[in-house]
Amino acid sequence: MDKKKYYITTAIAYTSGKPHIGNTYEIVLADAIARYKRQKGYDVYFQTGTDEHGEKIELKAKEKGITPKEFVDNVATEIKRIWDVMNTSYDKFVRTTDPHHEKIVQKIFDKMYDNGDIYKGEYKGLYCTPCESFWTESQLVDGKCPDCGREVEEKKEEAYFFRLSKYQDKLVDYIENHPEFIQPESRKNEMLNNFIKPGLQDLCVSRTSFDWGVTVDIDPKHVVYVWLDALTNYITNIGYDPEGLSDDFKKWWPADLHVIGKDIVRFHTIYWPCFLWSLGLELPKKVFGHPWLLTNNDKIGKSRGNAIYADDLVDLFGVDAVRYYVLHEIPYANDGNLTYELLIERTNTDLANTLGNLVNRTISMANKYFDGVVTNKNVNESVDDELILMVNNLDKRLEDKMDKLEIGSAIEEIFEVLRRSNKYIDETTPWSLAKESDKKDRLETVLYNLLESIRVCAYHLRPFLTKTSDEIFKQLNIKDEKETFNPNNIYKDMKPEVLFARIDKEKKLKEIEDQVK
Ligand code: ME8
Repeated sequence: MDKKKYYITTAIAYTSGKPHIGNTYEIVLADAIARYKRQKGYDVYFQTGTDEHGEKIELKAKEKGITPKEFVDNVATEIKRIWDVMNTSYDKFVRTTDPHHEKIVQKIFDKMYDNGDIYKGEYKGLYCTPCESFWTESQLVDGKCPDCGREVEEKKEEAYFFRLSKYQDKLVDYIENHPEFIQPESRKNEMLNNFIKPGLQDLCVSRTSFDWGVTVDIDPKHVVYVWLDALTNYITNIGYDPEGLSDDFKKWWPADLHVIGKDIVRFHTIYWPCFLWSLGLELPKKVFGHPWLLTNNDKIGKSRGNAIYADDLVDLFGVDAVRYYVLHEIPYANDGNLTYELLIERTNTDLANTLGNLVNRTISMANKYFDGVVTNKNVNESVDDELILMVNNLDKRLEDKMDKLEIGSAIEEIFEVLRRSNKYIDETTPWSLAKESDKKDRLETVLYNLLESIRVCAYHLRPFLTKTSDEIFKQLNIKDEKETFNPNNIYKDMKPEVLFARIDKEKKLKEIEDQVK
């Protein structure tokens, strides 16, 4: 039987600068979902990349005295490097400066123009001539240009518009009849009530005030509006062509999930559906507007000087501790917070104690009491039942949480089993059983149950803590990756090694402080 396909994307990051831990959270989140779906047997295609056009980038390049292309080449390389440092398993890293993407964007624009959804009109606004920028009334500071403080004047400029207004009723209807389309639900209500129902105005989709963009084919003094260019990355890179749909495109589209941040839900659930309808295409099945990661309960901003970068965190704590923190700590609908103190505490409590100690203690006991060879002696007591039941239900509980995109809660389900396993050690007290010669088989059964619990948890941890999962399997010296309790395994030649060293908080904080200086 053919595997079911699953097409997942992240937003494409702006190449205006190095991505901070908040931007990086998104790729890790999408990676966890992609890996989970692969593990569930789906044929997954996971796409990410960079959004490289626009006036801001043109200006930044100028400041640096390099071409925009040189500028975005440098930043895109850095972004890709960080995605790799985070051990993310994307299938394709796309860039909007890729000539193929640019060519298809031009064709998309032409198609929308030919079918009447794009028309030429006039853009009216308040213009600052020295800055070559249009502003809205509300952006002005004391009635003057917010950038240079000079007078602005009313100005008209020829521009192309997309008939967003035409799709308003269809969009309301669609969103109301597809409650799963926008996640979380609070975002859906926000879109409907604050943006769509009050009225959609036609959208200006071309610019003439700068050059760094995709040239409008039919009118080359214009460049395509950066969001039309950026959003279409989701189709141009899987073989969409207005002149004919490729097999790849037919296989992968519609996307199963767009993972994006809460600030750009508007673009993905208003503009994007209307663009797709204009092209006669289906809409993505789901758009997940994840909450934000704050640092010290504050918005992360490059200009605020409080940006924390993923690669620095990985140097300090290791990749899986960082993955664990962001995946576990950011709830499904509310913003999450990151501080060094909390990261240290979580690593110590959950990773070093709950997980690391359990693995280490269990393997050490198996080696000590049975020379490292443990099989199931089936000397069961009622205390085993709850543990085994939990181990066997884990797959189902995880699926339930993952389907709801509640990734933090999904990981928590695994840690519940790990905590239950630690409690099981306290309840069964293997060290006392070891003292009674007639309890040898019972002791072996207890250790077997623990090893199985660890194995199943390691299997389920794989999408989240990939390296740790590999490491546990190496220590257990076992290949079987069945997701439930297996009564017939043989554990032998196991090697306990420290998975996560306990961090000395004061020392680490001092190290961080010295680094920042
Ligand atoms: O928006 N916590 O790019 P971008 C979590 N190019 N996520 C955050 C965040 C935070 N503190 N700050 C930003 C763009 N993000 C466009 C996307 S898609 C066709 C074009 C998220 O580099 C943000 O919400 O500004 C977005 O989903 C992603 O990081 C990239 O942001």
